[in-house]
Amino acid sequence: MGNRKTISRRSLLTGSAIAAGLALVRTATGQWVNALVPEKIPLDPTKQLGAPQGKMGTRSTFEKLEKIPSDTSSRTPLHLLQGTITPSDLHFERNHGGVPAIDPNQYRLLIHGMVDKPKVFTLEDLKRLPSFSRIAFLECSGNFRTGKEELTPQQICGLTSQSEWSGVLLSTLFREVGIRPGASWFLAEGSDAAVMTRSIPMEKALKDGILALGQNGEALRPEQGYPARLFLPGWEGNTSVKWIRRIEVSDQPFMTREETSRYTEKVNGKIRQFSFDMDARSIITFPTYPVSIEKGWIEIRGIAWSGRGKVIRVDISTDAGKKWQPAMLQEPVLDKAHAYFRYFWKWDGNSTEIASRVLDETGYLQPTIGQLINARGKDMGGYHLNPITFWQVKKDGRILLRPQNWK
Ligand SMILES: Nc1nc2c(c(=O)[nH]1)N[C@H]1C(S)=C(S)[C@@H](COP(=O)(O)O)O[C@H]1N2
Ligand SMILES: [Mo]
Repeated sequence: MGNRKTISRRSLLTGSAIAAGLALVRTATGQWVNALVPEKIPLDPTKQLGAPQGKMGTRSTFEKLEKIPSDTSSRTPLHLLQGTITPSDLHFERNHGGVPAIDPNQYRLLIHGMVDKPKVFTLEDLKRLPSFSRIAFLECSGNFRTGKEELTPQQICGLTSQSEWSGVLLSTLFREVGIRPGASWFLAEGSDAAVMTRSIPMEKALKDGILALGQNGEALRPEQGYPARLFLPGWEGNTSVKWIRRIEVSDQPFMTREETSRYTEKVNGKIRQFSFDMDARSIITFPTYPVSIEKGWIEIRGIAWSGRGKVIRVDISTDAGKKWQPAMLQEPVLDKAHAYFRYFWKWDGNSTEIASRVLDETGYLQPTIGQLINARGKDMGGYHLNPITFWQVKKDGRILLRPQNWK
């Protein structure tokens, strides 16, 4: 499948390895190594003592995993990952004013406004509070690209990633300061050059909001908000304010730039405000551009998620959306988290289209682009777009995106 080539031990022993494209050279120490690889790799690892153990593990140099950076964001290589946890160094980034450098010893979080005891917390103060962890996805509401056939899942929707987030529940934090009666919103302010601010309903904060300090077992990465960020499971990424330095409790929203001129979308000519929930979405991550397939059994794989709860079912179509069959879901399926799906398909060599669609526990079924246009109008803008992604399977085995243009 694809361009993966395997070299059997037998072919190496019979010397046909040269014909298979290997360039073997003998080193001064008598090891046969492949001169085409970046490092000198012995042909037989059992004949040489391995490298010493170090202070840090490293990714194999054969694994080329990279984000795609642009001026404002960088995208997770969804089609090159296995399972549902995004390695922290591959978590997507969306920065409005770059990644600030913050000394954890200088870090302070101020909580004030409609509270009984306004308070400044140091990082140590925060770490001493009762802690909490959960696995959840984080997705930017601008997570949609289309327009040409040569796009990978990373380019189409690489602005979603998943981590185990740990820190302090906002409900715990607010108990420390005492919320006054009537308080219903708070302002979250970041300490980056953009000083990003969002108004957050107190109800969401008390339900499952987290002040995150950790990501996949260690402190947050600087790109993810070190040393502390807001994390609101299932909500548009923009509300999860990074490098958070101030929380001001109030009885109304603050109407910041990020919820007026940005992060609002048009629905049938009207501006929709505070569209917090991320709608259910799925994407096939294999086989997709740029891989090619051969006739026979293919395991179609991918991820599905919903900001409103659990994934109930993922359907696969291998006939361009006429018929749908349920895929297998990898357990455990978690609330507001990427779920992994698999589906066996025997490709007969004819051209067709494959696609996935997700059903979440609220009964919401992932729409087609046509259904989105019908519901919102052609002028719907670029946020919260979650249409079914169709992949064209060409007779020669190439897989290409079916572009979905509507303007
Ligand atoms: N302070 C601050 N918080 C921020 C942002 C920012 O630029 N500054 N970007 C927001 C946006 S638009 C998104 S989608 C998420 C991205 O989080 P990540 O970079 O950890 O993936 O952070 C949000 N929080
Ligand atoms: Mo975003």
